Formats: sequence, C-alpha cells, structure tokens
Amino acid sequence: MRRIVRWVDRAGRVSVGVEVDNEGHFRKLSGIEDPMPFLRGEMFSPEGGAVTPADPYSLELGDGRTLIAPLDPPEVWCAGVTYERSRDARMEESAVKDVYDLVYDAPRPELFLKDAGARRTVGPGRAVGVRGDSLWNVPEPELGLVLGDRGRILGYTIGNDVSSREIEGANPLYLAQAKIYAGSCAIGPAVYVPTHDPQGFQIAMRVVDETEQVVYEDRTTTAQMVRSFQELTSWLVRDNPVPAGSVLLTGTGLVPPDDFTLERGHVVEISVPGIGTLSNPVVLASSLVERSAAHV
Ligand code: DO4
Ligand code: MG
Repeated sequence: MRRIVRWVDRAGRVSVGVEVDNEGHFRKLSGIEDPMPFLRGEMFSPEGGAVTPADPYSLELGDGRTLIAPLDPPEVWCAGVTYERSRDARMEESAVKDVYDLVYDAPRPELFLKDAGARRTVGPGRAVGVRGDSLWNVPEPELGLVLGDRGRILGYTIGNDVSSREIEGANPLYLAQAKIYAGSCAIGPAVYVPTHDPQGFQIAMRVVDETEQVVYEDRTTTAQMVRSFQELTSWLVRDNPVPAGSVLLTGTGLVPPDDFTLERGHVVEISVPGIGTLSNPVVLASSLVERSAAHV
C-alpha cells in the first residue's frame, strides 16, 4: 500500500508526502507541490525524516503542517445512479421517475461535470456547503478515481458529492444547480496507489451534529456498483479531452432517510479503509462564495 498526501507548512510551503511503510509514515518528495508527476511514474527521492500523522484515520499531521487536498483536480466529474440504492432514492424523490430507472439499466452511464479549476472543491478539514435555497440536502460519499492521460486510473481517493435533493427532485434539468455550487465537493485525505488492482472498497459515512451526536451512520461497498470503474472511465473520455489529474467520483450507495437533511454545524466523516477518513464541517454555501471566486 502506498498513499500520497499534501500539506502546507507554517511558511505557506506546499509539500507532497509519500507513505514509506505500512504504518503511516510519510516522507516529503523533493521539489514538487503537485503529486501528478509522481503518480505518472516519475522518480523522486524522499527527503528529510518521516512525518507521522497525529491521527491515523484523518491523517492530520500536526506540528504546524495542515493537510490539504491531495491534488487540485483541473476537473471533477461524477457518475450517478451507479448503485440500486441511488436509483431507488431518485425515483422516490422525483416527479420524473423513468429517467433514473432507464439510466441504471442503459449501457451509457450518467456522467456530469461537478467542478473545474478546483473552485468548488475543498480538501480535508475544510468546510463544504449547503445551498441556502434548498431545505433538503445530503452528503454523497463516493469512491474517487484519480485519472491520468486518457482516463487511466492512477489512484483512488474519497469524495463527497454534496447535493440538494430538493432541487434535483423538482426537475432533472435542475441537476447542475443541485450539484454545482460553492463547497459542493470535497476530496481527500490521501490518494491511494495500490500495487494490484483493488478488489473493492468499503465506504462508511457518519454525520455528527454540534453536540457530537451521530445523526446518520451507514456503510456500503463498491461491490454493490452496477458498473465497473473502467466502464465509467471509458465512457468519460469518449470524445472528451479530460485533463490528467482530474477526478471521477463513482456515485453514491448511501442515501440517508428522507427526513434527514444536512445542516450548518454538521460534520461529515467518510471512511474508506486503506485511504483514510475525509472529514468536513458544513456551512452555508453563500459563506464560501467569495473564497471560491478568489480562484477566478
Ligand atoms: O442524477 C442524479 C445524480 C445521482 C448521483 O449523484 C449519485 O448517484 O451519486
Ligand atoms: Mg453523487
């Protein structure tokens, strides 16, 4: 197993770290702020002593180092309705039910652009947003594929496709508004580069409120997906110049009950053994708009 993380130090310097053993010790790769050359197979020598995360799951490093997104994806794409649970939830919430049933069984998957230029995507520990014009919002815990040239899978991360079920359910043509806004996406805490093709990932999600009460908790596995990762990536890059370093989130298999909505003050924790735990507090998206616009 080999994981890659990034951090920023007190002086604002960005570093890429690679795990050098199976015990969560990371060493800095000299001279790079972007892990893509390393993920593509270029050789880098680790420098300095080992950095050990203060927490083995969140991978928070402490000692003046703040964990950031393991890469800044030029684009984030999402697949939808790749699990039966997701299809059933969309059919319940929507006035137009057939589209979800049809896409679940169709050869062509649902794929949509979630973000470009990393304007709406945050890393571990940073706030994700819920829309102020939606009363029914959910986190969507998804396995993320880190893509190289022509959609080659270089590694795996965790993603949160935060969404408005109210807007999505009102009309499928509102999908972009339900899915694409400030703080609607999180990735991290690491990119996992397996030595063999992985056989499936366990995905667990927990949402806690301000009093640290668990308000939602469940788990699934990518073995429940109706499509393979390669099937999704091959459709994604068909006639489509997806830049290397982009991330494809592979759909959610966990949908909280209908009386649940994600609220300001909640914290979403998504865990995938082998990758880590992606934890993000929730705020109103409007409070993130200026920071997102600063990327323009
Ligand atoms: O069309 C709805 C999007 C579904 C989605 O994002 C998912 O299944 O994860
Ligand atoms: Mg989704």
